Amino acid sequence: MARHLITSAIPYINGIKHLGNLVGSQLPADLYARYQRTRGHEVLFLCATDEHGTPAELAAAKAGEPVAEYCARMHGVQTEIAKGFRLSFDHFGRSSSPQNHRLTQHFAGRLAEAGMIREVVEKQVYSNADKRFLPDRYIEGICPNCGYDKARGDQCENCTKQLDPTDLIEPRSAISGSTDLEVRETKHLYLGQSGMRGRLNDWIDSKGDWPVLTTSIARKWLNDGDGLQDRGITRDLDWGIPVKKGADDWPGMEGKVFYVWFDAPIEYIACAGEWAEAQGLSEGEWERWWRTDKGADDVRYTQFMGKDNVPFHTLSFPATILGSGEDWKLVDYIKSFNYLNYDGGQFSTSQGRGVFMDQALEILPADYWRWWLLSHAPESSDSEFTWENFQVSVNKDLADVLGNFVSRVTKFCRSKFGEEVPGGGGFGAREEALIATLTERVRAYEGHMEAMEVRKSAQELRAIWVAGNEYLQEAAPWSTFKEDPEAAAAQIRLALNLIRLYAVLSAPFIPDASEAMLAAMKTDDSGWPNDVAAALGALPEGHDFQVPEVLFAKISDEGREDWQERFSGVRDG
Ligand code: B3M
Ligand code: ZN
Repeated sequence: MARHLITSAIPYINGIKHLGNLVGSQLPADLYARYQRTRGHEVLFLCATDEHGTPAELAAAKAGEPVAEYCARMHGVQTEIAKGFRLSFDHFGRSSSPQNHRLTQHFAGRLAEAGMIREVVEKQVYSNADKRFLPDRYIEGICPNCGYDKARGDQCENCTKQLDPTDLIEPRSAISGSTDLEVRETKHLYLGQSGMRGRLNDWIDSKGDWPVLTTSIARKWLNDGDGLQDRGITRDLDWGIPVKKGADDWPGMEGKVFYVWFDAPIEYIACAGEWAEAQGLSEGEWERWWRTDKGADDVRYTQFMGKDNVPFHTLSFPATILGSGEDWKLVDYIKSFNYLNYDGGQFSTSQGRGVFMDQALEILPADYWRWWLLSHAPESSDSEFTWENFQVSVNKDLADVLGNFVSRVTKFCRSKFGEEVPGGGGFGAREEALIATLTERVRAYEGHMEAMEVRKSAQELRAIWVAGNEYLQEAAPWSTFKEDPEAAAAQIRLALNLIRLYAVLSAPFIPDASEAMLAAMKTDDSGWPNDVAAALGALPEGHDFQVPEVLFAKISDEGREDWQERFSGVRDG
């Protein structure tokens, strides 16, 4: 039995995520976690909300709530939606947890002791009206290059020129619109990651098996000069983790907090502590997942994330871990994803464009979305959601291929043999050929799932469903029954067992349908088909079953058009 630590990038607290966010990290991570559990391995699957930073503060202000209350409420909202999508986290934590406060301050203290942190005095824009320093992108003004009047302090959206806030003409606060701004001096901590280029390079070099998408981004940032510059890890904000050196105050850093990207990945570790606390377990229980000196050397750690998160996970977080000089587990494998586009454009949270997780569940159950998203995961390139494509996938793969198989087999059996597995004789050449095909395909499926090849896994699973349909079509028990009821009984016995096999194999993709199939087959034997022939004998003659409700409803053209229309604009609020 192996031990798998699996984390998904932690979603920002402000707002509900869209389907593009979901397929870029949480959903494929869930697929992998479910698969490893089904194979009998020990899994710790963690995710959390990313609660710090200016966007969280501003979203709370917009909602008219104190930021701590806003975060607590939104954590509840995201937790419910995650349950709705059947994301099987062992714990869904919060980066604002006491565990993360302690651990983030601990890492900063260790890095300081190791000489990896220096103090830098900077000039930054302060808004007297807002009583706060303004991050670059919260300063607006006229672009000196093109004259656009909503240019941001970091970049002009109109002409794409990179800017400094001091370049802007007539700068104003994007929060209040106030022009009462001044430049003040403020002190910040910088993480000396540039000194770690060699170690990080060697580490990435040792990961020859990583996806090209991950390593190409990592190498680009490592070698392109700017990527590994020393970075400020503190901010002048109220909301966040107070800057401390372990448990001690940090003279000169009073009133400042750590930068959200410093504490967010540390939450992967803290979350294990939150999990242990929630389970009533000792500290040692989470440390055996994270401390190589406390039992974590045999853990395989896999991270899932969108491509924009790769630099933080291949450079800054490893720099934090390596720089601490302590025995923390480093990631073994990073699975990253391209973007999912929406109907000819991009999904956009700020513009409310696309389908958001709560809306998706209002119109269809989780399995429909899980299947489409995973079978179209943006692995080798960006992919696109269109309603037509969604309709075709659901109707063909789920309703026609899988759902129809289950329905035909169970209904035919009920009408001819009753609601129990019929006897009949042994298997003939056609059945042996099917078993051989399935054996080959199940082994291929395992290989793709192990390798986290999400699309290939989905294709293989679909091919396994198709093989059953083809068998049924050729064997035609409804015809066989007229001349040879015994032979028809054997065919249906095999087909009923295929339903159980499909339930087991499909569970990581479509967990609800899988449960419904097992319930219809009145079995809780969800053992993996290491031996396909044996697995197809799991339900013996005389075993009861029942005809299930329709597993997947087809999407009609009118239904599709309604949704297309409803989701063509921007989301309110
Ligand atoms: N919250 C960005 C994102 O959701 C960020 C990920 C943090 S992972 C430590 O894409
Ligand atoms: Zn411009």
